[in-house]
Amino acid sequence: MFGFLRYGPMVVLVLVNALIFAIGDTENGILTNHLLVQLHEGSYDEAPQVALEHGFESVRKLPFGDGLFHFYPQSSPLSRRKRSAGHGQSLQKDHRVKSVLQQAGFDRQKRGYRDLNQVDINMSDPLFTKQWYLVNTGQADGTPGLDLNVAEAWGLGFTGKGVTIAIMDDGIDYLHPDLAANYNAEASYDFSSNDPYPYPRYTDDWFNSHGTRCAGEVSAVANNNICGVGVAYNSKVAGIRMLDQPFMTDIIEASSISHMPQVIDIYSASWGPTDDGKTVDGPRELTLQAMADGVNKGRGGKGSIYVWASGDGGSYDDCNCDGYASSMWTISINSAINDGRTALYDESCSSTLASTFSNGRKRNPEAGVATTDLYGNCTLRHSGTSAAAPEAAGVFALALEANPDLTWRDMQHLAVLTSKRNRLHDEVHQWQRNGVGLEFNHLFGYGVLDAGGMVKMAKEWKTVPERFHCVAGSIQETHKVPSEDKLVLTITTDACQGKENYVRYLEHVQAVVTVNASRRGDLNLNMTSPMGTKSILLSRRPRDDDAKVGYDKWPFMTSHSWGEDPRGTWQLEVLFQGEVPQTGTLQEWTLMIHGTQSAPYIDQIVRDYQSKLAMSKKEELEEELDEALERSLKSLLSKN
Ligand SMILES: *[C@@H]1O[C@H](CO)[C@@H](O)[C@H](O)[C@H]1NC(C)=O
Ligand SMILES: *[C@@H]1O[C@H](CO)[C@@H](O)[C@H](O)[C@H]1NC(C)=O
Ligand SMILES: *[C@@H]1O[C@H](CO)[C@@H](O)[C@H](O)[C@H]1NC(C)=O
Ligand SMILES: *[C@@H]1O[C@H](CO)[C@@H](O)[C@H](O)[C@H]1NC(C)=O
Ligand SMILES: [Ca+2]
Ligand SMILES: [Ca+2]
Ligand SMILES: [Ca+2]
Repeated sequence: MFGFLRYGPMVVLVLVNALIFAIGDTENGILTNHLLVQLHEGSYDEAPQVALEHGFESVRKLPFGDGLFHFYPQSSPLSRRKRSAGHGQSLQKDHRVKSVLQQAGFDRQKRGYRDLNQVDINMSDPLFTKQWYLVNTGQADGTPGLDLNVAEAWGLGFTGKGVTIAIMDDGIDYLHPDLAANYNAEASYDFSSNDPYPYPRYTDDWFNSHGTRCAGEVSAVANNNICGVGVAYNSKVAGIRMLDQPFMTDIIEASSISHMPQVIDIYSASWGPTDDGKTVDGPRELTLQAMADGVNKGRGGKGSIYVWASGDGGSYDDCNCDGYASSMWTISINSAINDGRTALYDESCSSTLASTFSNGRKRNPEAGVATTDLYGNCTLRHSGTSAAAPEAAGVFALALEANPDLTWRDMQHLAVLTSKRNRLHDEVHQWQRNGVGLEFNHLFGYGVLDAGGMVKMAKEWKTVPERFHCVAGSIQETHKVPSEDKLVLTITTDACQGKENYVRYLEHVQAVVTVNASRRGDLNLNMTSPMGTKSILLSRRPRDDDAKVGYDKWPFMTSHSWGEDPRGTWQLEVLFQGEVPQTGTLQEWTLMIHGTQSAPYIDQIVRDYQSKLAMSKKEELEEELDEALERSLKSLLSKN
């Protein structure tokens, strides 16, 4: 018992560390000059002095455990590639010191600085060196290292084998020599003309090249001297042709989304309601049902993975007005350009989970997305968030090969935990940390997907605990939105504590809002969680001059409070932004919270270290982890 109490907190730290920083990669004993030091009771106040005496300029009390301190040098890189055992030894002998643990160095922060000679990939495909989104060596004036880190995943042996990705689009040139070998004909269908052959309809301007380009990003064959290489180049790609008819219907959408859910693992969609900055629309009844069925029953109950492009409406649109992108059941993907900036067509919203890469801003023709094109051709110019979603589908295919047991929620957790800020730069919205320290941005979500990080974590992953849904509170009375001032409402919630559906660790949060306005586009909604995370639920859309419909029970979703404790007071702020004073009335705000009762990640930590920890200690560990998750993911998840 004593042993556990003594080392318990330290074990938690190390375990959380190990989990977050890609398990198992201790890099041949590379040690950092960062020490975890536990002082004896009574010596806590002397920490700065102890540190200084042993050559450490900086010391920080850790918010978890008893008497735990972080000793580190003032101005040196986080990890030097040399040992500094000397400090540790002298500290160990100090009577005030109970124990010292030198922190092992993990390779995370080095991504942007990767030595490119270390990328040991030999592809014969002529476009491979132009595919900066796969391996960015600074092509087309890009930022070296700003890429999907697929090289690491491939190096570990994951190339998408056994995984099928469907491209729901305008068809696929399945005769293309760079796609044919990976084409899954059985899983393909043409819902635009109701036949099994989703071949693109010919037009002079190659209008229907979209699906073929997306397919190449995912599944183009590697090392065949043709075009480039797919993110998951040994995966299978299915074509679902469904965009090429005069009108979309609920039946076509629903049929596409629910096509062969036991064969197709991942569905990639690069379409949605018109990105004109004034549309508010989402899946209709059948499609909603199809999506719900997909996540509940697809892939043998583990859930279909739906990947969605967040939209090309630029700063005039808000992807929370797109019910496909903002659905909890889809993983919505935004795009960065090859130097880490936003693309001008990027829409921002609080439901975007992560980002990949696409073209934009730069005139350089090679700054686009290189992939397959119609009639056996290749292109350097695939573009838009359309190009971003299939890259994500490819990364998820790598993760599914690493661990076929991943559920649709596991995939979202993995994306949240392993996506990186890297050098992504949003001129408008700052990067922030949420209540458990996860770094996010209003446009990029949790950052750019990291295939290497994702497969490593996926391999060790244990399914997250059961999901619960709680109506945290509801205000259903009329409130005027003042013309000049803010309307501020609050809901205080216990998150259904004491009930079966208690939600203690958040995943998605939805604010279901009914509000009308003399000019809908001028409405701005922000919501702040009890842990202080502000989500912009709706930004101004200057082109939306609707004065009649407003929002009718519209579910504004945020993923920014992921991992947080939902108990406490939530605040909704409603404001008109714009030149002319407007009037409006809010009639409902219902707060829906979704997540788990027990700590996610705890089971895998216990499993991985069962030899060190008796199962009976799990509850204690869980208590420690509660604290650790809440307060210290922040310091542990040092994202670049
Ligand atoms: C790389 O590929 C080229 C052409 O296929 C081949 O000649 C060369 O030996 C390969 N190099 C390595 C290191 O595999
Ligand atoms: C596409 O490929 C065809 C057949 O190889 C070729 O004749 C044609 O010139 C190519 N078109 C473009 C635009 O590159
Ligand atoms: C909004 O709804 C309220 C209550 O139904 C109504 O009185 C008001 O006129 C509406 N305002 C607008 C701008 O439609
Ligand atoms: C919402 O947050 C944004 C960004 O911090 C801010 O500019 C805006 O004024 C806020 N709006 C409301 C309604 O509080
Ligand atoms: Ca057809
Ligand atoms: Ca190829
Ligand atoms: Ca949009």
